[in-house]
Amino acid sequence: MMPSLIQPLFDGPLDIVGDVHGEIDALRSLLGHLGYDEAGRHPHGRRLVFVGDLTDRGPNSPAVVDIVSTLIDSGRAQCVLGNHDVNILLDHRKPENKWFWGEEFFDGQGRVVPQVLANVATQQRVLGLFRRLPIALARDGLRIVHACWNDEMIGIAKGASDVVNLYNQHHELIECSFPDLELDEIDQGLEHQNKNPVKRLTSGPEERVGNPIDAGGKIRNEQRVEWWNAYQGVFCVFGHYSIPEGRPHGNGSAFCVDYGVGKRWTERRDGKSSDFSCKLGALRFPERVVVFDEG
Ligand SMILES: [Mn+2]
Repeated sequence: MMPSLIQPLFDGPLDIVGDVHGEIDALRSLLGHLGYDEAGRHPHGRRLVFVGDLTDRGPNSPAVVDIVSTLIDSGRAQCVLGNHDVNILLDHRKPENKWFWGEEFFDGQGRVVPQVLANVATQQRVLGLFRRLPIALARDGLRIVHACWNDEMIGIAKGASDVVNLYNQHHELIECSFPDLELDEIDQGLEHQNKNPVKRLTSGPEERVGNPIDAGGKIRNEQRVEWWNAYQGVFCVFGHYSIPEGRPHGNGSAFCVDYGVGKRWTERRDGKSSDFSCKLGALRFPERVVVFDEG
């Protein structure tokens, strides 16, 4: 039988790493500050957990995939799927994942964003990793998911082993429900976002806004729901929501470990090459201390 998309989480002390987004230097530096050697060994037997979104935006997604694959193969890390990882599995092409298809990514001003582009061998390594990652990990007292923990959706994903099949199956079920529902285009989009377990767990719930919002030149009629405000379950560590400075997401039961390192490419575009404002962080568990890539 194929393994479930919800897997048991490692025992013992963990370092739970936020969204890496191709930022290989930040990852190497963070692992050093956490006390791991080149092979991912820790003197106190700690192990790593990645909350997903390993790739896109940053300069070297293939190198991040290679490091994490090696760590997983040696039993020193676990990783869950993020929405960017799922987009690659589903062949959903976005400007940010063009590197995977060997194409350059241009910013708003038509400048190339420096990224290592994939060849066929790289594509196979990336897909090889993503195809074996679960959507969530859990043990007594701790849960890991990329964007949102939702008991009903976790229950559905528990009975599935192939994320692409699970996505497609629910995509179709949701489409088939539309003739009975009389929904406009916006509500149809929200049905896909909120009722497909793959979408809900890897990119979080969304709701309709009263007045359309301008999201960087794109008009949006939906916004993210801050699900953690109402969450009271087992302690859950997640990523995805790129924490704005000084305003952590979460509460005593949920903690976001994405400190926004995926925005470094925009700072580099604006001329920065060090002293970035956004960081790569890791939550040490059970200590509940955050360590950053710059130490
Ligand atoms: Mn994400």
